[in-house]
Amino acid sequence: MSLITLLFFSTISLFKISNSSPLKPHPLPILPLPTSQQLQWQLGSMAMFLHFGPNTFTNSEWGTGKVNPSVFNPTHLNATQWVKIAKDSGFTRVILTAKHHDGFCLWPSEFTDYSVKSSHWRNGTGDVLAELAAATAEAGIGLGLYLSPWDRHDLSYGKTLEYNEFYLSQMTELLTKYGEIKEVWLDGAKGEGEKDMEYFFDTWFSLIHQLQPGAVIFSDAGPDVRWIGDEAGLAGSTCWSLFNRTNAKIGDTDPLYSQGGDRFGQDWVPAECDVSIRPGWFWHALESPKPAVQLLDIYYNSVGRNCLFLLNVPPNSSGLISEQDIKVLEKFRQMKNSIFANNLARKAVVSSSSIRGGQSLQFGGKNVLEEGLDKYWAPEENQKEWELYLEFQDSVSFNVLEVREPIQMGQRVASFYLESRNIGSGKWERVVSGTTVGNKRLLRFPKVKSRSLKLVVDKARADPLISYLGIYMDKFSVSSKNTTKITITRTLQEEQQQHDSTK
Ligand code: FUL
Repeated sequence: MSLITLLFFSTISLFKISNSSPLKPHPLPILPLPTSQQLQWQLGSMAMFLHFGPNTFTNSEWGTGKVNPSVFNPTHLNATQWVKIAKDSGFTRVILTAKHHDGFCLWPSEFTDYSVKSSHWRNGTGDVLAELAAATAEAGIGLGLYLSPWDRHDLSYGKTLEYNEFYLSQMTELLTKYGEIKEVWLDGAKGEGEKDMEYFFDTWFSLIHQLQPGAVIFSDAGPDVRWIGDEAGLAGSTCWSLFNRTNAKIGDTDPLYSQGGDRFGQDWVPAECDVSIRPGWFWHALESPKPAVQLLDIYYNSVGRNCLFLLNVPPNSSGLISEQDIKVLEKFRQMKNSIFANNLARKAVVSSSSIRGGQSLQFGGKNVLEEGLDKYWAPEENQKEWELYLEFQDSVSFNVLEVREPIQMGQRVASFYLESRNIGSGKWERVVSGTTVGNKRLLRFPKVKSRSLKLVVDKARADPLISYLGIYMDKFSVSSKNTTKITITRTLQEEQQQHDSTK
């Protein structure tokens, strides 16, 4: 082969290589964005709260701090049981009240005697936290801690400098002796007329992040995770992870602001919905757990509204989670799994009004049937319509819609609706509408039978991106008692009002 021919062929093959079509870049994320800790927290969906301490033995909720430590004597304490139940029921982390308002420490703190070491439990040598930390590490689920700022026992409480030093010393013990801590829960509660003092929150936050870089800090105002503003596990039907931290004060929040977040917020501070399985936070012999269908309802109104569901399941005075609660959790798990195991949308052929860069493999509608944040549907830029179509060979019946956004790209959707094409008239009919989506949006409605569906995003902060779409049949909420029916109706009305008011 002559030199010229050789050059000719190598130029062609070079040209061929450079001609393989490059990928279309991802759209620009829209600020604010979650940190990797916040992302991990949110993808965990559910956490179990464990309220445990002297109150468990004295039938009280807010201990005075004057109770003799000898009351604390859980004869069968078994943290492995707590963790097993949490894990089996689908919770990805547990959060223990290491110190509640009564000031009693469930670990042998070196800064006070008011702790397990002054109790008879394990002859004063026990450490609840150490046992729980070992159990969570073994099971591979996360550990979080509640260290109450309000302390009714320690004499330094009320003396600002002294108490902040004491509190941070306890915090340091917790964050350096028990392995990886995933969440620090700062409760804003404080009784009326209690001693006035200042908490040095900024110092606390910095120290916590320094000692446990993988942890998120919860409080009424973040910095990482915000309180939803009620203790019913109920998020707003519009719920942004966007928030202005400067608008919220720890211990004095506006519940409506916390429940809804802030479309124009500068900070990413998603919400956590805390609620107890029983009427009280601590275990009381005469109280019973909520029925499983109510937990399911709370799941829809927390996880299904872009939040984390933090369910308190208090160990009893023998140191175990009660059989009654275990049964409810088991039923809750079964219901949830049976609803969400079968995404009927998987049977559909998915198409869309447009595809970013025309790249169907990269950004096409089919991506919404695959789990995971990395694959999503992205429309072409500058479109007037943002629509996803689902066509089924045989009609499907369902009463739940699930929509997810790839939140690593920011929260975008402000308003959306689902339509079904009437099999007879061929007209599109509204099934349900909603406002925000975020990590996960679940909407319930009366049963629909359809062969053609259309998801329309009609308002968004930037081009909407959809990472997952699901339709399901929930036989439990609808067929269950009036309470749930009422909630569904209210939710639908709320949705419609919210939707109309954002237009
Ligand atoms: C409240 C506390 O006063 C309750 O006792 C409980 O710990 C709950 C989670 O937070 O503010």
